[in-house]
Amino acid sequence: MDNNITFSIIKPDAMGRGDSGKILARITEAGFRVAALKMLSVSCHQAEEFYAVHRERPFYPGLVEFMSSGPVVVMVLRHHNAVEAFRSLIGTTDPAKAERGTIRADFGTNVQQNAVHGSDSPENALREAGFFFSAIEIF
Ligand code: 3AN
Repeated sequence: MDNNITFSIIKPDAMGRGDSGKILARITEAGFRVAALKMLSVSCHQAEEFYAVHRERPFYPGLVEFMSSGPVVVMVLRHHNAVEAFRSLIGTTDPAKAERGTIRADFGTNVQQNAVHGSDSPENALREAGFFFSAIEIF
């Protein structure tokens, strides 16, 4: 299993505030290399499929609506132990509880609108990267 890639989304809340450039700078300054990147609108159907693992959770309908509410930036990032390193950089799910200096603490709004997504395992990183990018788009 490739432990050196992770997948991230700059979510509609951060995009709407014009914070994507600042967030990308934080990511690259932390030593991540951008292997793939694009801006797009996620359809309702794509958001449902992407977050299917949360289908039974009460927050699922709101999450799907939020993720399809505006453009996002999706990217594949390279780093040693990428999944773990990136989750440390972004902080815990709830920005109010996220460690000081993390991306979610600095750019997130609430537990749903938390500025960025980061894969939670190397397996999911590969699945999520493949959801948005073909092999020839990942460098
Ligand atoms: P993380 O993104 O930190 O791995 P997950 O996988 O538990 O968190 O949740 C996926 C996404 O679902 C979160 N990024 C957030 O946008 C949303 N979410 C998680 N928990 C809640 C909640 N209690 N209420 C609303 N939205 C939530």
